[in-house]
Amino acid sequence: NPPTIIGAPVDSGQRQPGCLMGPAAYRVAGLHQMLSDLGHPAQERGDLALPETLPACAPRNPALDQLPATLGWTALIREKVEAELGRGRLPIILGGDHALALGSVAGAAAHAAALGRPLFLLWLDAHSDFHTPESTQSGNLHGTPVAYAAGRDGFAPFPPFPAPIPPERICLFGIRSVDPAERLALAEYDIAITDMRALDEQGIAAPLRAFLDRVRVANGMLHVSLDVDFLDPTIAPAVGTTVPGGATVREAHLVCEMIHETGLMTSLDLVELNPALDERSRTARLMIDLLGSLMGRKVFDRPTRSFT
Ligand code: DIR
Ligand code: MN
Ligand code: MN
Ligand code: MN
Repeated sequence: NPPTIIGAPVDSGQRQPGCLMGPAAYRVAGLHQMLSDLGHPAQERGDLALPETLPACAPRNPALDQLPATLGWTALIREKVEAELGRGRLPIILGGDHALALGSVAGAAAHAAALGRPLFLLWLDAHSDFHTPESTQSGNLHGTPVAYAAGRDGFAPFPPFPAPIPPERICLFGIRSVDPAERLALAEYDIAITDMRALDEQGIAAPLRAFLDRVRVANGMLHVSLDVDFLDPTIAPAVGTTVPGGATVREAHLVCEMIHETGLMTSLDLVELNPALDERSRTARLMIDLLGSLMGRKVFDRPTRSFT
């Protein structure tokens, strides 16, 4: 599907200011030129904006930060993503912090449910983002979208997730930071967790191919959520929650090329870029480079893999 760009300058999901500049930084780094050069010019929808008044709400967990704003973003982004999918587009959501995925994955799930197709979720991140608004100790809602998508309890006053994604359709990839409460909850869910240890032993290709094969066999839709901190901090410093030992440039491009070759990706988030922490836009440019691989750029044309 042809891409539509949706700017989502969300920065209510964590406390380091700067993520709201993410969409602008991607455009400055040449997003549109790159997509046009690949033969996939994108429709630009501009940046979403929160309504001026937000509902007041008293969270049960007093540590929770900026719940009203994140509730507002969630509703807004969900609606836009669902609408773009309904128009036959590939929504690419430019973040903004990872709290935006509370909305984008919900929009993709609502669309998939209406079509009667299964939605799969590929989470490229250092973190598992499996907190609920009740379990989070940091109070940062960017640590919760996978739990929301999996249908965990404890999300009121968020609307119920439209069609919770069964654990076997979720793949957490590149994980190397999991909080104790997340670890406990993940043990109860049979979610594929391809942590860094697994990637060190098995490499990128085999575990990723196994997951993508399952999407294909099920004729699924695939939402990909790429957190900047999936990447190693030495190549991608512009993120508030760096964790050492991340994916290399080569590993990340391989992930993106393999996803492209399947033709399965139906929606995408680029999240957590904080341009205030960047060095001469190198992180933004790397993310745009990776988007190029996701959209089909390659060094040479190889025969398409059969993935059987
Ligand atoms: C941490 C950080 N687990 C939290 N989460 C991040 O605050 O709940 N996710 N950075 O990408
Ligand atoms: Mn994340
Ligand atoms: Mn992360
Ligand atoms: Mn292409």
